[in-house]
Amino acid sequence: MERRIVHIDMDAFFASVEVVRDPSLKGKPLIIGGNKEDIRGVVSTASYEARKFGVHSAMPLVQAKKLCPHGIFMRGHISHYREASRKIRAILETVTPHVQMASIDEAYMDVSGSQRIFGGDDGIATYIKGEITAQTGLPCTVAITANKLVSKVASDEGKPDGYLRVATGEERAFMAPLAVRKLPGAGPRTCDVLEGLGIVTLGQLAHFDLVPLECAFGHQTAISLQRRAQGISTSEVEVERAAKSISRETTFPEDVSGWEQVEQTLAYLTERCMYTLREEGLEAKRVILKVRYSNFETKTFAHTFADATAIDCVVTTALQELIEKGKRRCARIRLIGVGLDQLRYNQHQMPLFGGKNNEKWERVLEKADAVREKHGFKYLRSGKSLGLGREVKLAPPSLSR
Ligand code: TTP
Ligand code: MG
Repeated sequence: MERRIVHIDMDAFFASVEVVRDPSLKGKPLIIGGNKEDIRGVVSTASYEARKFGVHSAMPLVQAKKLCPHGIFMRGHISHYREASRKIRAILETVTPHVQMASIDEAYMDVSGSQRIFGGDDGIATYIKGEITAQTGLPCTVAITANKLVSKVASDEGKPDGYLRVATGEERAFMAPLAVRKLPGAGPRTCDVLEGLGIVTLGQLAHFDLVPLECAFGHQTAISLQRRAQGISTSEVEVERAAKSISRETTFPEDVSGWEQVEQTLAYLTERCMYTLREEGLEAKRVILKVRYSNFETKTFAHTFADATAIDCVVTTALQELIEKGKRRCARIRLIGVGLDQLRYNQHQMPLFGGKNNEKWERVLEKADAVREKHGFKYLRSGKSLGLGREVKLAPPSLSR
């Protein structure tokens, strides 16, 4: 089977997400990284309109303001970008399970096995771009070639809103005219040395005498540079497996007889589990309560949801019923734990029942998570877990996975 690899990269990602949320920003020079008052800090994304003024990622904001004084500056919303990233991933996984998210806005996919169903490279690209437009409204660039290296280079060449295909066997010809600075992994210092040797294009690098390259970079690097310049790469798409379960548990310093403290601790552990669950873009179909009594007897009680969830109150309601089961045994408690399993990537599908209510919670939790991301988990807690006080100190083994 012929190996075909996709590289997809979203165009001006953070800026594009903001434009979808506020269409009045469309066509304007938009700069994400900080607002007009932020003097420190750097540009994380510039819209293509802002790039015309010379503004680019990693540029100090002060400089960006000089180049583009009429630009719209904003700090941005990382939780929105994460959510968009999750949606994109879910779309890509409808093409193949072999998806590797390389960063928040780019992915590699091994589509060798999807060729026939989707109608070859062109069919795959049309499908991916079509679905992403329909479901998110975001622009992206897709490249399909024989390997990850060439696809990465090609998607950069195809930007913005593009599709570029390099037929298998054409890698070398495709790479040859490009500047050495286009080679991933060839940093500014390497490129300076190459240019010092008179090497400007990847074609020149591929054919250059090995000896001076070895003198400059050492044998291994010289060989690797030349291979890569020809578009040769064997690295595989590495599918990151989602966690199978997320759990948090703690042993009390002394066995506890009152359930109030147990329930507060459990609320805290659940909050932590749920935060991690959402952070990883997952939702759970099952929650498990684990109780170890003073005689070391350990019991687990599980509840399976009709629909997978990432919403705290859905899980705590289920846990409340499980707690009642745990209470039936009149013994002191040594350890308490909560686990989530049957995980899957959050598809943000509207549940059949209670849809409106869940939607409201999703929005609230998204805001809460954004606050935690900024100030730390402790900054925002709720419900029974507050009964533990401001500083929660759990005895080991706590918060184990
Ligand atoms: P990139 O894919 O490098 O850039 P981009 O999506 O803004 O633009 P394009 O791909 O069309 O050239 O990075 C993706 C996101 O990562 C980007 O929107 C913001 C973030 N980012 C930073 O926060 N700091 C940086 O220095 C870079 C390069 C990116
Ligand atoms: Mg991008």
